[in-house]
Parts: sequence; structure tokens; C-alpha cells
Amino acid sequence: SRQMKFSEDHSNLKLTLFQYQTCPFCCKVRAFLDYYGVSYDVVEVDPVLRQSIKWSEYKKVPILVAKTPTGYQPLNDSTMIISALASYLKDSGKSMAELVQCFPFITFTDDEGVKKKEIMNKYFLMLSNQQYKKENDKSLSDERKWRKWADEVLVHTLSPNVYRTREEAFQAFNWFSEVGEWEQHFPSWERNLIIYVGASAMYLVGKRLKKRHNLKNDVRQSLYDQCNVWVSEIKKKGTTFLGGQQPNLADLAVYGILNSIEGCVAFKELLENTRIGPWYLSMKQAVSAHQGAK
Ligand code: GSH
Repeated sequence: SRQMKFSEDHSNLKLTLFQYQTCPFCCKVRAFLDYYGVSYDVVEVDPVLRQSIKWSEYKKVPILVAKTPTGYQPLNDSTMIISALASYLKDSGKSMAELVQCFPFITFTDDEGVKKKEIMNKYFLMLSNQQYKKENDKSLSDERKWRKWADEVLVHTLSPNVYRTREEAFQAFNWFSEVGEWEQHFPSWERNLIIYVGASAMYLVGKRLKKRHNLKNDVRQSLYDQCNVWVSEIKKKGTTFLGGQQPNLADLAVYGILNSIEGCVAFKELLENTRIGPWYLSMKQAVSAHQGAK
């Protein structure tokens, strides 16, 4: 595993992130941890065989494991991970195990008879009344609204763009291999298997997702449209970030999601065709300087 150690870290947390380097949900969690300068170890999971998360009942990544005085506490789902950690950092009155209890998993059947799993409260911070009074209610609800938008709208524009053609899909997987350091983690037969199986499968998945999420025929346009929605919202505020002078959890979520495609053709074209560049660059600086730790 790889270690991210930040000298700014005063959290006393011992964290291990099970992830794919370029999964948008994993990138969200890393954007959060890096911005707040919270150290963590990374375990890169093989996306085809997934041996390193066999121990977990929850089968997706990211999974964040926190070492607690009594054992290991897994946290599942990127949004829940971020809400639990943000609550902990703002107001460490509750232990990590207590915080996890505030986000129960529920299963239910929706209007169309489909079984669904959901995590209760995942967009909410769990703060003491005292801490809550210090926060601005409107900014908290704005932050929740745009975090939800990032998860339910923006993220769905990615896959059809990243895997738009077979060629783009292969380019993407080769870039994943590079930044995920697959060469160091997996033998070459396994790496080639992931690239070949992954790129072919995701090309098809991209087509299915395009339909499911009603993207435009020119899928690039759907990505640009949503990024323009985000840029106009910030412009309306007249600040650098949605959070104001400092990024909030919505800024970190949108940044993390877009960061996951930084090496793809789609990202280059996004910068050329929208005005998201300046905000993205400010975010990149804030995150890599661990500005949230100061
Ligand atoms: N809601 C979850 C989150 O925000 O963390 C979604 C996580 C997710 O879908 N992760 C994908 C995954 O692990 C990788 S990008 N998929 C494997 C699977 O669905 O079996």
C-alpha cells in the first residue's frame, strides 16, 4: 500500500482507503482528505478481480477503514465517508463508531417495485447543537443541494464521455494503469486483463448509461451543459468557490469527480469548451496545498 502523510495532520485518525485511483467516488474522498491534510494509506484494488476487498460485505469502492481504540471501523460510500469525516473534524465529540451509527443503511422497494439500498442522512453533518448554531443554515442547505447534484447529475455525464469510442476507452484505461500504478500493484498478465476486459466492458456500459441518464446524442454537450450549470451558480455568488473564499464540501465533490477524468480526451475538451478552467485550477491549488488544514 501507498502512504499519504501530511505534516498538517492533527486529526489523530488512522485511515486506509480501498480504492481505484480514477473512480470518481474515490477521487471525491481523496480530494476531501488531501484538502484537509488528513493522512491515509491507499490500497489499490484490482477492478476486475477485487481480491483486496473480499473481506467486505459491501462490494463497492471507496471503502475507508478507520482504526479505532477497539478495532477497525469500515465506512462505506463516498458521500457518507465525507459527511462522517467532516463531522468528526468540525466537532470531534463523537467517536468514529458513533458517527457511523448516524448513517444507517436501509433497504426498501421503490415506486416501480425495484429493491433499493440507501444510506440515511448521508448529506448531513452530525454536529452538536452548539456547533450547529455556529453554522449558517442557508450555506449548509446549499452545500447539501450541490453535493447531491454532483452525485445524481454530474457524475452520470462522465462514463459515456470517457468511454465514448473504443479508442477513448483504451486510452482511458492506459491512463488509469499509469496513475493507478498498476505496474507496481499487479503482474503484467493481470494488468493486460484489466485493460482489455475493462475497456471493452466500459465502452458498452457507457452506451447503456447514456440512454439511462438521457444524455444528448453528442454526449460531450451533456458534460459541458452540467459544468456550465456549476460555473453559473458560482458566478451568481460572485465568489471563487461555491463555499465562498474557501471551498465547501460541494466544491470538493465536483472537483473530485472532474479530477477523475483529468487524463482523458474528454477533460481536455471540457476545458476548451467551457469556462470551468479557473475554478478547477483554484480547486487544484487549494487541495494540493492542503488549505483546509490551516
Ligand atoms: N454510491 C457509491 C459511492 O458514492 O461511493 C458508489 C460507489 C461505486 O459505484 N463505485 C464503483 C464500484 O465499486 C466504482 S466507480 N462498482 C463496483 C460494483 O458496483 O460492483
